[in-house]
Amino acid sequence: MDTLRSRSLRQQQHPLIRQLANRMEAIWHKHLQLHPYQPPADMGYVEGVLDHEKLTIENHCYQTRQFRKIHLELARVGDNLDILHCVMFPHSRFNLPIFGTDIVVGRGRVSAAIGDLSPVASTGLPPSYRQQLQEIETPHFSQPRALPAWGHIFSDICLFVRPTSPSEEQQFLTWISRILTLHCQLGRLAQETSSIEQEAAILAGQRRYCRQQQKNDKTRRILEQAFGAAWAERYFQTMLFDCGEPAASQQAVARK
Ligand code: BLA
Repeated sequence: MDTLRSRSLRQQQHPLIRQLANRMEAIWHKHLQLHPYQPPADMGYVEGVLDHEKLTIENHCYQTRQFRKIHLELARVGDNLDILHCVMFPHSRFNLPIFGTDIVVGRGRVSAAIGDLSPVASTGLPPSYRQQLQEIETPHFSQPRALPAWGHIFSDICLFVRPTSPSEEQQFLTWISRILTLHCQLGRLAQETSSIEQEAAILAGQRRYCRQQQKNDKTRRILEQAFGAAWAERYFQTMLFDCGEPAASQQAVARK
C-alpha cells in the first residue's frame, strides 16, 4: 500500500485531500475486512483534457461483507482543481445509511467540504446511529453553505461548509473521521434482513440517493467537458452512483 500511496495522485493534491484519503483508508483497513472491487475496465484510471489542462481521475475501490462498493475517487485538473469523492454503498440486505464525502479545492483553496451519513429508509437514520452520533460534536464553521435543491437526500447531520483556515480544515477532517469510524463500527455489527419487503425498500432508497446525486450539474459539467456527454453519463451510472448489485463473482468474494 505504501508504494501505491507514494505514486497516488494525492501526493500532488491539497493537504486536506491527501490527509483525508490516507485517513479513510486507514480507518477502513482497521475496522473492515476489505476485498478488491474491480471498477469497469476503462474507468479505474482516466486521463482527459479540460480547458487545455490535464484532467486525471484515480479510483480506489473495495468491497466487504456489508458494503457492495466502497469508492474513493481522487481527481485533479492541472494545478487548478483538486477533488476527493467518496461513497460507501451498503449491500441492499443491510439497513445502513450511505456514507458520502466530497472535497473540492479550486486554485489552492477549499471551496466545498461536505460529509454525510444519508438515510435510505423513510424513517431516517437507524436508532443506533442516532444514539451514537450524540457523542460526536459538530464543529462550528464560519462559512456554512446552503445545499442545492437536489440535496434533500442528506440527513440533518450533514455538514456542507467552506473551511476558511487550516484549523477549520482540521476540524472537518476530525469530524468526518469520527463519523466514518462510527459507521464502520456499526456497519460491522449490522445484521442482514431476511425480509424481501425491507430489502426492496432499502434498494429503492439507494436508487433515490443515486438519482438525486446524478443531478449535480457541477460534477456533470466537468466530466462532460473533458470526456463528452455520453461518457459522463456512463461514468455517473456505473462508477459514481450505480444503483445495482455488482457481478455475482464480486459478491462471492466478499461473502467468503
Ligand atoms: C459541489 N462538486 C461540487 C463542485 C464541483 C464538484 C466542481 C462545486 C464546488 C463548489 O461549489 O465550491 C466536482 N465532485 C466533482 C467532481 C467529482 C466529484 C468532478 O465528486 C467526481 C468526478 N458530491 C459527491 C458526493 C457528495 C457530493 C458523494 O460526489 C456528497 C456526499 C456533494 N458536491 C456535492 C454538493 C455540492 C458539490 C452538495 C454543491 C453543489 C451546489 O452547490 O450546487
